[in-house]
Amino acid sequence: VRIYNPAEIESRWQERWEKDGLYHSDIDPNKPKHYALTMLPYPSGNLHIGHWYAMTPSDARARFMRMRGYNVLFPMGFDAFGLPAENAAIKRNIHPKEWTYQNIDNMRRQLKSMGAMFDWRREAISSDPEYYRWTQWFFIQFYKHGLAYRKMSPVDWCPTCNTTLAREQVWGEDRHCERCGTPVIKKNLEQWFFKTTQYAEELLRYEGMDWPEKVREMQINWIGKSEGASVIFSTEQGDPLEVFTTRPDTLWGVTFMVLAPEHPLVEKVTTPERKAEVDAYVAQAIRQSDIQRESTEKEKTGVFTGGYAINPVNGERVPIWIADYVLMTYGTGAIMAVPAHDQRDFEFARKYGLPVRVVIQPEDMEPLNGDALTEAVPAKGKMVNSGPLTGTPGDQSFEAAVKYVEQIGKGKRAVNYRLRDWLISRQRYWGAPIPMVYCEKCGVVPVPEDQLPVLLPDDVEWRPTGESPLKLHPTWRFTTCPSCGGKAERETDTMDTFMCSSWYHLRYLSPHYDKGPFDPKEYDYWMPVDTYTGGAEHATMHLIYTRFFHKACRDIGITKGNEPMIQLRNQGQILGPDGQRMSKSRGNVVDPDEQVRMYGADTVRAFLMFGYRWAEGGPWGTENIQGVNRWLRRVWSFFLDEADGGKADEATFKRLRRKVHQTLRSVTRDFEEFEFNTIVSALMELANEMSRAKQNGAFGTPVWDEAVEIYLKMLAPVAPHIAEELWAQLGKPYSIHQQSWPLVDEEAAKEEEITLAVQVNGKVRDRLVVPAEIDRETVEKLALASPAVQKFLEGRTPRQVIYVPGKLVSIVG
Ligand code: ANZ
Ligand code: ZN
Repeated sequence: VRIYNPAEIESRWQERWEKDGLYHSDIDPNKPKHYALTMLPYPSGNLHIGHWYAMTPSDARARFMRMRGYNVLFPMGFDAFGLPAENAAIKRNIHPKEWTYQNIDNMRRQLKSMGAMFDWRREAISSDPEYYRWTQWFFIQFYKHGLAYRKMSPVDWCPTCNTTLAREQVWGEDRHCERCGTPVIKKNLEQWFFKTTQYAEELLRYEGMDWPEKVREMQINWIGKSEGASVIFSTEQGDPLEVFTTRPDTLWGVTFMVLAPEHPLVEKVTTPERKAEVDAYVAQAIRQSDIQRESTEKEKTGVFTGGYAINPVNGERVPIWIADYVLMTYGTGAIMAVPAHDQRDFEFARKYGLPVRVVIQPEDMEPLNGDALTEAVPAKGKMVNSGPLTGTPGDQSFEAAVKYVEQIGKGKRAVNYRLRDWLISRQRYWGAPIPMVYCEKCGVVPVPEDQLPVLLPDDVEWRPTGESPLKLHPTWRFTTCPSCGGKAERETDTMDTFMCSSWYHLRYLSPHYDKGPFDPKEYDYWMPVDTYTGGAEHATMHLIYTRFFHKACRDIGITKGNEPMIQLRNQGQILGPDGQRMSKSRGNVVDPDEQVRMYGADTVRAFLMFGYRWAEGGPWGTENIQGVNRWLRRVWSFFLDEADGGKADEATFKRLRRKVHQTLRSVTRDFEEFEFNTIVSALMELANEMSRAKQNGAFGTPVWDEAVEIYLKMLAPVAPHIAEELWAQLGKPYSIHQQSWPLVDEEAAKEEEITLAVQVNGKVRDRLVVPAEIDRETVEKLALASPAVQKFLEGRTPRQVIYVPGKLVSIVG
């Protein structure tokens, strides 16, 4: 007996496949293409079980597509720039580059242990100069086409460390610095942005895309389209004060105005007596994050500026307040407050004793009275106390109000999006330098394309000094102006790493191409991505950025089509055996290397497919992985071990073929649908059936051989090594991974049918042809539904229905 030894088999086949270039995918115009992309890892040090859970079923599906006749591209790479490298480097006193590339080496080895069909010739690493040269090139294209611009924008700043902080470095309710605990402040810096908002409307459309409903919903919320009106009030001094409102029909109910503390008019409207209080409030408000400020839980606070505004619809004079629940980053940063109909304004009004005036009367409510309200009434309804529009019914109020402000020339219909322009600048070292130069004479000048990449220097002080490392570099920062040759300075910020990951699927096409970001021939053949798999946590940032990137490039003339990725599927999450998120501090982390050592990669792969609905995930199960391992061992021995003889009959053959082809049908469908768990369970069941047939003497017959061949082909995407080894041991030609997917023999897969007599009160009245394995309940339903039976029952309810399995149904009534 040959013993199943996964460690030996797996390394042997991996070497052979690599040597033979078995998974190289090259352009082949004679085959339909399939670009299967799975999200690339960040080189944090080690692969975790979550990577295996995301990638190995994706690999199985890519393999399935290949066996189905597609030319499949399934590449892999590393999203290698980013803050963790700097943090780890500081902690361990090792250069971020060294740390990153060490981790890449280790993780590449781990990825190879999956036995996946990655085409490693196409590996792309975003921190390689040959990669970020093109990240910089894209930046310049965006700049040249008016999609990149610079403006002052606040960053979180630690006054003790004297440095900007990334979002994940600010901790706690009080928003303190991760390193030293000092409360952070906001600091305004000139920063680069991409005009994502220009594509807000198009990003809401998903034509021809097969994306999960959940992801689309999250994106739609993130983009946050609101339809309303912009209305121009004025301050008492005569400055226009524009607001965005979704309820222009409440304009007559405005009892005060609120400006965001950062609003440019705050200084001007504030009276001398109120100045000290206003200044103090502004100082504390701007420290908070927008998320905190928007929280509905938070008690509303604010101060009166002493200034007044004039309502354009009725000339009323209303007080101007500032409050932190109004954000400078949304709409115009100023609101008209209608406490009777907006809950935030209501809470504010009650707290500060401001009037509440009802201007909307919903049809189904008692007449409202502002003083008696205990909460706002945000519903639609008939307009009341609204001057010329009084009496307008709720379903016309919005349109009527918009028309009215347009007529008096004080506003117009407006749409607002929550989506912000994409802030690209990072005051960091380990990223792609923004390829811009500042010249005293010429201003902002992009680095000429033939001078790219702007190399990230190695010899920098990356330990914290309070300044961006590139700013401190003695020579790098100073350069000559590409346009006048005079003295100039480089931009010292680097790019957000989401920029690198917005186009990695394009770099895979030709990772060493040096005439452009990708070889157009490769693009025309492989793009768009047919199937993209990865975590749902990327629903908003990455998956919006990459869609924006593609559309922007399309308009510049770099890419084609409207979307980069046609189909998207998200896996769930693997938790620890305790059902908690895996984390080092909980001590519930499952190390894939260790699992591979214990059971082999095939078992780990098959278990991750078998143990969970892929889209859902769940807790790690030690016992279940052992069960999967036993199944593979069993398959190994009963495929290879000769049986003792015996002679199978026709019924055994028929039954075996039926089960084989039924399994093939369901496995095929489940691969299409990403239902990996039922693929493995169907294979387990078929193994049971095969072992029964073997006991009945089927071993070695043509029907047995057909079963074995189909079995191994179905197993190949799931457990590629054992399938290849058994295939070879059975003397079949190398490689199983180049075989085509078997076809279902529908005739063989058909359920056996039987004919049942149906009696009513002892007389046969009908016959039913049904599948042999039909259950009692279905039979009874079918029998009672028969027109003949109904005729002879003459409307009576049957008193008794008896099913004699395989023979007859007897109805008494
Ligand atoms: C008056 C009003 C009356 C409003 C009413 C609502 C109900 P969405 O749907 O999110 O777009 N708003 C406008 N700009 C704001 C800002 N910068 N910070 C905080 N709130 C702001 O919400 C739009 C509504 O949110 C606007 O309509 C405005 O309040 C407020 F019965 O105007 B409304
Ligand atoms: Zn110049």
